[in-house]
Amino acid sequence: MKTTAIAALLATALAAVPAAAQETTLRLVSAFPENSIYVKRLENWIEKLNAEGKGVLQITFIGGPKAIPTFEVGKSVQGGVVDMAMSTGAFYTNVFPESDALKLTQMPVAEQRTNGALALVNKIWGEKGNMFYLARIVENQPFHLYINKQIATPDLKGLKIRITPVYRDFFGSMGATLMQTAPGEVYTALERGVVDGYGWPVGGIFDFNWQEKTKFRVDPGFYDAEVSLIVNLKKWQSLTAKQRELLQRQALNFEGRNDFWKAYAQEEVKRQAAAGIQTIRFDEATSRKYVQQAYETGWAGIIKLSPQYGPQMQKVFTKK
Ligand code: 173
Repeated sequence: MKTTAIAALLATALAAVPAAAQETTLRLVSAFPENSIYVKRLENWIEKLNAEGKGVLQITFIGGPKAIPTFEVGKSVQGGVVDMAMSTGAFYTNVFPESDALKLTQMPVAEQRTNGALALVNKIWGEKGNMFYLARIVENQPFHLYINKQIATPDLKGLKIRITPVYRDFFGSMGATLMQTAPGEVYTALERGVVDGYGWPVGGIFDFNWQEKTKFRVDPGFYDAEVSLIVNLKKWQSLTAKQRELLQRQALNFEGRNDFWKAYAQEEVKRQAAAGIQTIRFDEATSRKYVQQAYETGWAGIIKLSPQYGPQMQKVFTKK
């Protein structure tokens, strides 16, 4: 055989090998229960990604908290037990405390990508969590206090409230007795009267039937619920440029959906009213103070836990 023919044969053989080896599969878990809207949207996204990612990258959805408990998901991503997760920072403060600060962002995620906020997030997530912060897939979802006792002022003394780290400093500052649970345990806690109320975003309570055990929603809402896709950093770095490009492009497409979340928030408020959930509203000055106190106590908590990064995050997360 001529050298050129051999070279040509070799070239095709070599091209064939990497092509086959180029497809990789990432294992993903959800820190939220499988019946939540976040997981439903996630599953649709994975289906689309897998259709478009044939030969490049696939994602296998392992499951929700039955596979890995809510508050252990972050550690599993950090250690590489799984490659990816859908979670919220409040669920992995046991990896690094800055994770809970994402609730305090005051601009759309699109703007966080250009104003340096997400650059800082990725620096911290990489350094302290061995994580790549891929995309924020929920926004425009303020948190609320849901409660079963009528209150006239933001005074929660004598009331037991279910929390995650999201609400700890704020609800604590109003005198509440705090009880931390994963979302999967809220229904039982309400049913048994172990708690008088709970924190949750404006949308999603029907996914878990909490409307059956909820009398009031307190307005206004505060902060902005953050749900994100995180990837084990070593795994992210081990992907080929093509795989990374596919995953990042699909994730950014999933990310920019603030109109969906805005409309969903409005629908959920209506649906709550139709289900008999009453609204508790404070007067204007009290409402303003309530939201202000939420941010002040929230930031004080973050800065106390992270004197290094807290102030830097506050600077880029706060609306000018
Ligand atoms: O479980 C929670 O109340 C919580 O912290 C959270 C965070 C983001 C979205 C939904 C719930």
